Amino acid sequence: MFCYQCQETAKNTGCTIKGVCGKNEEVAKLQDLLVYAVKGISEIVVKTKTDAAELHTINHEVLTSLFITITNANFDADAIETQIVKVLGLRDQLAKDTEYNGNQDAAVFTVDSRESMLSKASSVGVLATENEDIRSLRELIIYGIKGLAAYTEHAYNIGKEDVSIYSFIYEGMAATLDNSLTADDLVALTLKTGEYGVKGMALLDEANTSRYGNPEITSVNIGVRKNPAILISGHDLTDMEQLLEQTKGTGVDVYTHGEMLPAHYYPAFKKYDNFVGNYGNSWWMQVGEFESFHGPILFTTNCIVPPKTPEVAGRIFTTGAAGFPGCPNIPADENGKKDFSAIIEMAKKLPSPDEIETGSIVGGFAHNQILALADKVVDAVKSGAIKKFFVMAGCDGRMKSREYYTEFAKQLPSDTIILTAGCAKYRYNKLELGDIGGIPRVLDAGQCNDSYSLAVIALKLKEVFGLDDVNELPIAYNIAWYEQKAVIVLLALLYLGVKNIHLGPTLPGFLSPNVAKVLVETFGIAGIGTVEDDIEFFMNA
Ligand code: FS2
Ligand code: SF4
Repeated sequence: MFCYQCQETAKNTGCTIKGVCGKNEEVAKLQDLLVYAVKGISEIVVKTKTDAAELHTINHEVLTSLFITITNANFDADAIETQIVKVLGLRDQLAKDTEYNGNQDAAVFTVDSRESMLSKASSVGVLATENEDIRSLRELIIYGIKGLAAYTEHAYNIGKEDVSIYSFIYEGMAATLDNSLTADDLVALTLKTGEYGVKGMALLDEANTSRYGNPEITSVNIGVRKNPAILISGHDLTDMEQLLEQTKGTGVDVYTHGEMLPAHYYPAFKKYDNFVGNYGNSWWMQVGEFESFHGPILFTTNCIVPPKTPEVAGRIFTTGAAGFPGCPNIPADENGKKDFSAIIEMAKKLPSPDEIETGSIVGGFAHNQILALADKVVDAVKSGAIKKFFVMAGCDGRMKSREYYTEFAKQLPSDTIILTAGCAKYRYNKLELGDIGGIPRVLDAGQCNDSYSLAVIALKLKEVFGLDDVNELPIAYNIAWYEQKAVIVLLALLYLGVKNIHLGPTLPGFLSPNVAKVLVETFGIAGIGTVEDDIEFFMNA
């Protein structure tokens, strides 16, 4: 196996024996083959100039397939094999319907067993591209598209689609098979991926807010009650909605974990008396937190950490693209409806959660809420009460080096504000950082996809202050990344013209030295240094 798509990749060069994430060789190879099958479909769509608007089922299966291959989303070899078979069936039907007569291997290869899949996968993975710069750019595009696919899938679940995003996914994936494209062509395509990243995040923002209302300032309880309970993790708000509807009046409470915390900020979910609070921290802390929670856990997306004990594994359920061997995956019917009764019944028989902390955290500062406070914010900037904003969005992770972000937040001068989104926030959202004239010093917009809100806020401030360039704003970007959704967020920011983003705790292992050089020279991207040096640099920039 070879995988270097996430920040925790072994030695920052690649996982080759087993994933640091827990992914084994078989799963890694099946994921490679699934990506290759998606490239095959994309090739057919592009070569036959098929309109993506006509490909309803295929569009959706392509999103799901790419989502399955995101870090920590799906560890279930059987589920991935089933998806490969499904996608190859769709690919072959598409080739027939469109009279595709090309011979690109991804569009025509066949496999008839797990063994043949694994053998085929060995020759189509990341290392199949020999030139390291071309490989680096192809993978950068693919990882961005994986993140885009995840966000587009959530929007799809709410009934919002944009055919141009599907068309771009086919264009981008097909381009990674095209040996005639130069490094410059692929750099241009990387920026185009960022352009579609903005579209995808805007679509999801529109989907979430049109269905559930605009996030608003909310104090979220982090303590527990004495009722049996279900913990829901991941990013999908339609799953959140269905779980709350189905648990209503059953005596079973619902808590969020990790990236589901921002569900509390949406007006539509506030009416449920059994929606109690957030339990624990970011994804990698689940190992201990799931033990003390006692009740069943529903994963709606990544990030799954392979459970350490059969007792915890026996309480895990997945849905959508998420999967773990031996843990039931709750399917959707043709209308997207899911039956969570097995989870609810299990919860009723289990003890209530142990309390691991008490108090509350405040969030809900997505674009609409911030714009409602715009006058106050602008006055504070004009008066000098706020010197600088720090966008510290992105992901959290296990590495000790991420303590940097807690220290960075602690040591920032008291006239600065942190704008956050994604699970990166757990490194500082429980610190007592105070407020500036009533504006909290940590403003949480929501999930990683809500980094879109931070971009909207920046563009609005640019307009209010009458600036020509978003880089003239007193905003610094110190972003933490882990998996491929952070890649699309980064590409989206680059597309919007944001410069001098610092990215940590390590620069991606999949960037070859030459590609890294382009990003440094063109966009001023840099890694992180010491907390003291970085704060000094940003405050004087
Ligand atoms: Fe955090 Fe994991 Fe949000 Fe990522 S919970 S690293 O999936 O997408 O961010
Ligand atoms: Fe390694 Fe990350 Fe790939 Fe897992 S997803 S195998 S940790 S690079």
